[in-house]
Amino acid sequence: MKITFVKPNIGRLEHSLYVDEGRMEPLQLGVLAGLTPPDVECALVDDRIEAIPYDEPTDLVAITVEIYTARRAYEIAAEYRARGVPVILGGFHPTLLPEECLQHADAIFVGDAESLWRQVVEDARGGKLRRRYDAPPGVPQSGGVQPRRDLFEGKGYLPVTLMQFGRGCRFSCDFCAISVFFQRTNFVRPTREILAEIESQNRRFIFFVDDNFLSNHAAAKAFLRELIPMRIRWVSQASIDMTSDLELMSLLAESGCMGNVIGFESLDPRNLQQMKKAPNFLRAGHPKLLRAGWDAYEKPVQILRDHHLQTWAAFTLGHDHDTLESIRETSDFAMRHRFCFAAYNILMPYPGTPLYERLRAEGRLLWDGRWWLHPEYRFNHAAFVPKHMSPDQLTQACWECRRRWNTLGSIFWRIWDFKTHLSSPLRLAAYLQYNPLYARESKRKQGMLLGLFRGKE
Ligand code: B12
Ligand code: SF4
Repeated sequence: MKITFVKPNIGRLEHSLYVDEGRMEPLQLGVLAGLTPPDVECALVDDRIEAIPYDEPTDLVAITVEIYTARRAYEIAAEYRARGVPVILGGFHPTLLPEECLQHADAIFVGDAESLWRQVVEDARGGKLRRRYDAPPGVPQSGGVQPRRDLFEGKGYLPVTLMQFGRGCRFSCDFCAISVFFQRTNFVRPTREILAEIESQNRRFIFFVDDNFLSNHAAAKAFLRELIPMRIRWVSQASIDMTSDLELMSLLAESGCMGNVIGFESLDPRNLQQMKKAPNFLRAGHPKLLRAGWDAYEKPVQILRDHHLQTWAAFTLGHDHDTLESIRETSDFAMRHRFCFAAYNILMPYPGTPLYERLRAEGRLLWDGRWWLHPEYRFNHAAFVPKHMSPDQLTQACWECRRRWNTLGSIFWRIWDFKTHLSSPLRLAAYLQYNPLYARESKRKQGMLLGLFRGKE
């Protein structure tokens, strides 16, 4: 038996195929292949770089689907199904929108694969694939499953190993798909399994792809103590409340953490309250102080810098208290703090989230409420009507933040931080290597149509 695992691309550029220069290993497909019985042949196809070999014989096609890749995933599924090959879709999108996905596949998989994937393989082997498999979220790679990293070789991925410490998050921000998928729970792997996985591969630079690496401070501290002797360098994603625990901050630094993606989201406490961004509350200050120009993030950012962490600051733009002026101030804030990277994302209504339901109830959703399927929806464009500007103004303001951030002048200005980017040759190298790369990618992806098919819709 042979299974072909597919990672779809988001879409394509108008006049040429889109190749993702900053592509990373598709860890979920490595994990799925790792869960697959050894007598089954596994092949990995990455639509971000290679043509899909539709006519190559295979017995089952397993596609991982996120909201941005849903259109493309359905196209790929249709091609295989037209050739009589059964297709199963799994991942975030099928979990959050199972009914939609069922229309495009022979089977869908809801939830984490660990507990039920082997059953899927046996059902497919016996020609008895069920229409739907429902599995609970849980501890990743339970039982010490190792991802099949051999399948990543030769695909030109960035030289960083993706790994999981845990999954999910205990917070419940209203726009976040994670909070819905994992039902506000955080699952952490046993330390010995992670250390064994680190040892089983050659790289010393790891990206822990956790949604919030520091959702559980006690578990993180216990793990970091064991991680120190491994002498690796690593990055992850975590919430800003970490800065209230200085012991944790020291452990991060000692264990080789170079920085985290941190969701600042907004500078306005009214927005933070509305979106229920609890880890940011204490640090955000009172609206009156903010209006008086007080930078409530000043101290937390200082603590991050004191520990030499290179922050990737993430903002969501278009909240109900945002104005064009406040978006410009957000851009000034990020420049002032000389962050390593910044992600200015338009607030996106992901189906299944409280934000999506609220905007729908208020009649503010655009693109028939299903932007991810709309043939004219473009990447990084507004998908709802904001309160204090038009959707086009929001799209433009967000793009202006990105454009400003990625100029050579900005990269040169931000480098001058002796506590972070200039504190070691490795940090400087990371800054210099990844800033131009993300600047190029950001420009290429902006306004891209989703999916490839542009014939009759
Ligand atoms: C690492 C990561 C990235 C990396 C890229 C990783 C890569 N390989 O390319 C970076 C930082 C570049 C990135 C970029 C983006 N990402 Co991202 N990313 C993640 C993150 C944090 C982890 C993914 C991962 O590897 N997890 C580990 C694996 C093992 O877990 P998994 O993917 O969930 O798979 C498990 C199950 O879902 C299931 N499963 C998954 N696929 C399949 C398939 C089958 C057939 C089956 C049976 C089961 C199954 O089984 C797996 C094992 O249990 C996820 C959040 C998350 N928890 O998954 C967001 C996430 C997937 N990203 C998201 C988004 C929005 C983006 C961006 C669009 C952001 C932006 N605005 O630019 C971009 C572009 C994505 C793209 N497709 O190009 C969203 C998707 C939302 C949604 N509703 O679909 C997520 C869920 C984050 C979020 N906060 O909402 N991302
Ligand atoms: S802290 Fe981050 S991962 Fe956790 S619910 Fe909020 S946005 Fe999602």
